[in-house]
Order: sequence, then structure tokens, then C-alpha cells
Amino acid sequence: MDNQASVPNTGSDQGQNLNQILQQVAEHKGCGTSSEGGKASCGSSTAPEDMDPAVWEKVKNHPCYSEEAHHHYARMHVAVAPACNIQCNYCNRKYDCANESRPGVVSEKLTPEQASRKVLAVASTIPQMTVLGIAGPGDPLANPEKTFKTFDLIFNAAPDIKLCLSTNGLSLPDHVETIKKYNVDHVTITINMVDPEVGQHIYPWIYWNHKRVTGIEAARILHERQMLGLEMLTAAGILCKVNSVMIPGINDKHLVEVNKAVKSRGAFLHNIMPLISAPEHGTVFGLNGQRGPTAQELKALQDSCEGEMNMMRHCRQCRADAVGLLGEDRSSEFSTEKVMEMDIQYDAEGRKAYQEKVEVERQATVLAKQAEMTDLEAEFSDLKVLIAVATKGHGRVNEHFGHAQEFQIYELSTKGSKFVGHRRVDLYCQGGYGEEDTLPTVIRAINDCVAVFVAKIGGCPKDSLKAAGIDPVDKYAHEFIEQSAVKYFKEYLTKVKSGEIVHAERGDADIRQGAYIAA
Ligand code: CLF
Ligand code: SF4
Repeated sequence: MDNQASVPNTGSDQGQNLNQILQQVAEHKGCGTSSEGGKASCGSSTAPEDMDPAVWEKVKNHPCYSEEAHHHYARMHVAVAPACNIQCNYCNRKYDCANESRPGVVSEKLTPEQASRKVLAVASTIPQMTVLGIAGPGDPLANPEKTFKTFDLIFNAAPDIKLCLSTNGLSLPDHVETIKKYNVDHVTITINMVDPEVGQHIYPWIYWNHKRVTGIEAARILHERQMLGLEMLTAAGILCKVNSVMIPGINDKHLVEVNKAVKSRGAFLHNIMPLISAPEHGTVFGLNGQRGPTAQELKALQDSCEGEMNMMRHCRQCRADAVGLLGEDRSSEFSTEKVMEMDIQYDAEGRKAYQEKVEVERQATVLAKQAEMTDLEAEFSDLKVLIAVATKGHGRVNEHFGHAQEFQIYELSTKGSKFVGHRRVDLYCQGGYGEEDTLPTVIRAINDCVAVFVAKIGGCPKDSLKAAGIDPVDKYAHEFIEQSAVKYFKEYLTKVKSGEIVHAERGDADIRQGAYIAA
């Protein structure tokens, strides 16, 4: 394997560092420790000591189940499931299922055969695509024939692709055996409450035993089915993630109880997502002015649940036809029309070889961070700061400020750097020019950060960021994010101690509520 060919050329000095790191990679025998990001975040291709190797096999290259993997591996969804059997107050059926998707774009619905061809087309073009998920646009288990026919076709045509589904849970207990039969290893259940009193404010009705059930009775049935389904899945050894939508004033405090309930039933990961709600979405919550949480409210809740179990903080609330790394959307490259015209060569060996190179790059990012941590661990400080990073993936600072459609947020402390979220923004640079109206919205989205790391930035946004108290940093262009973040934090601590800068708490930040439109 040509290790160096898999890593972008970053200049002579950095190239030398990289060679040292790659040498370390070659000698590396597995990390054996839990990293700051939690059990599922180890960068090694061997399982962490505290994780069952069978579980590690399932999560190590699943971009949703491992934060660390999401910088390197992609997922795709196929929109084969149009119907739904419940109503959520944050959903408008014109759009995708909001349990896994952000409102905004109606997906192109596919037959299982079309979906299978599309999966092979994507797998041939994007060899780091490792997971196929079915997440809507309705509920996959309200469309069981189409869902399982699709899984069957893909399992036979491309057995190296992991299969994943996301459901509201109402029909889940009826399908656990079939889920097992088709080797679906990952199931997400959206659980927003464990108390029907709370649930009645989220679900106006469910469709149950051929009739519509409303109010608290609907929420009670849904709750019982969700808990039963979760217990059955974990008993069957299927890895379960729970998604919860945080709705301020309705279930925000209650989600701590949800977290305990799902942990005690064996859920592997809990993903608390912000409510995305605006009047133009036409949802009950959008129309009645129900707000979503702020960035600080969301982080505080995720932090408070973290001691209980692994928390997912890198969810992009993606569309039911999303394709690519979690922070990107390449679905427009794979419309049915384009897929029909493509010459598809499914090359399992080529995919495997490519993914081996991805692993080398991935391990290099982990070792570079560990090497940088050496002096930091000896520091005594309880300072914590957030930084925003513009990246196109691969764990590097490799996106221009003006081209960023999202910023990844890292928390820095003497324990190192930790991914704590992301903020989607409108593009600042349109057609080569900075969009001055957009800049304030970008600044509001990262207002809680002390710095923004970018590959490049123009003079005008640089000045505005400085005026807002955010340090625009381009000196780490194309370097590893976490290694650079640790370097920056060491410098930050030194400057605070010498009095060169005064550390002050930053304010809150906005979570973008607008509809998501594919690039
Ligand atoms: Fe898709 Fe969901 Fe599987 Fe991932 S998405 S079905 S678990 S493959 Fe992932 Fe997208 Fe968040 Fe879902 S980032 S919306 S959690
Ligand atoms: Fe909408 Fe999904 Fe809720 Fe069904 S389960 S109503 S598709 S958000």
C-alpha cells in the first residue's frame, strides 16, 4: 500500500511531519484507550479495550455511530418509503420525515430496483460510502415491502455495505425478525418522550389497528411500542441509536428521563437534535411559533446526558435522499436520470483498497493529536473555549471561509479537543464576491467561538470577525483539525497567563432554522 499517496501534499515542513506520523502509524498497534470523544471515537482500526470487538466492527466506519469516522466515511439514503403511520407536530408531509431529515426539499421517490441501482452507482463513484440508510421520506416500517425489498437487493449486490434504518418505532416490534433476516445491523428509533402526558403535545394522532387514535392514548401506545421495539432490538444484538428532537418548553427537561430510559434498555447512542421550526415549513410547531433551542441550550442538554451514555453531536438532520459525507450533499449528482445513464462498475476490491488508505489517513489524524497533547496534559487550567472550523472532510482545515456551508465546532480544554457540534450557514461567497448581508448570520452562528479556523479568508470578513471578537485563523490551512486545535489552545493559555489577552465568556449562537437546499 502506498501510504503517502492517500494523504494530501501539505508542503515540505508539514510533509516531513506527516512522514513521521505515517511512520508512527505503521508501528501503531491500536490505541487501547478511550479518547476524549468517547468509546466510539477511537481512531485505530482495532477495537478500543473497553469495546466489544463485534460492536467495533459495526461502528468503526459508520459515519453516524462514530464521530471520528464521520470525517472520513460517507452514507447515503434512498427515499423508498413515502407513507407514515403517525403525525408529529414538527412534520409537514410535503417534506421528508423530520425525524431524520431537515425540512426543505421533497425527495425523488424510488422503487426498490431504482434504489438498488443508485446504491451501486454511488458505491462505484464514492468508495468511502460505507452505509446505506432508509430514513423516509415517511417511515420505513410503514412501507415494509419496499424497505425490505431494497435491503434484500443491496445485500445481494453489495454485501460490504452496512444497512441502516430509522423509524418512529410504532411498527418496530412487528419487524424485528425481518430486520435480523436482512442483516440490518443499525436501527434508529426517534423517541421524544417516555411520558404520554408529554407525548400528547408532540403527536396529535397515530394510525393503529386500522384506525386513527388521538391524544394521550396515541402517545401511550407509541411509547409502549417504542420501548418494546428497543428492548427486542438490543436483545437481538442489533445496534440501536435513539434520536430525540429537543423542543423547548415541551420536552427539553424531560429528555434527561428519555436518556435514562433508553440507556437502561441498551441503546448504544443518543442523538439529541434541535427542533428546526419556521412558519414557512407549514408544520404545527412552525405555525404556532414554537421555537427551537439555541446552541447553548442544546449543548447544555447534551452535556448533561453525556455521563449517562455516548452522545451523538454530529448529526446533520440529513435528507431522505442524502448522499456523501455528513456535512455535504451530493444527491444532485445521482438523480434517477443520471444514474440510468451511468456505466456502473461495482468494484468490491477497489473499494476495500481505497478504504484501507482512508484508515491510514484516519489514524494519522489521531496520532498527530496525541503527539500534540504532550505538553497540554501538564497544564493546570479549567478554561474551556469553543472554536469553529471550515472543513471539507478528512479531518483537515481545508475549506475557505467564503465557501463554507457549515462550521464544525470543537471544545478545547486541557483534556484536548472534542467535537461538540456544527453550525450550518448560508454561503458567504457567491459568484466570487462576499455577500455582505450573509456575514452577520454567519457570525451569529459561531458567536460562541473564540476563533474560526479556515484554509483562506478575505480581508473584509476578517475585519468583521475580529470586530465581533472572533479570531480568524488561517495559519493551519490544510493541517489536521484536532492537532491544530490543541496547538492553538496551548498558545491561547500562554497568552491568557501572560496577560496578552483577557479570556471572557462568549455569548450564545444561533442554530439555522431556514430550509435546507441542496448545493
Ligand atoms: Fe442514515 Fe440515520 Fe442510518 Fe445515519 S443518517 S439512517 S443512522 S445512515 Fe446520521 Fe443523518 Fe443524523 Fe440520521 S447524520 S440524520 S443520524
Ligand atoms: Fe413526519 Fe417522520 Fe413524524 Fe411520520 S414519523 S409524521 S414522516 S416526522
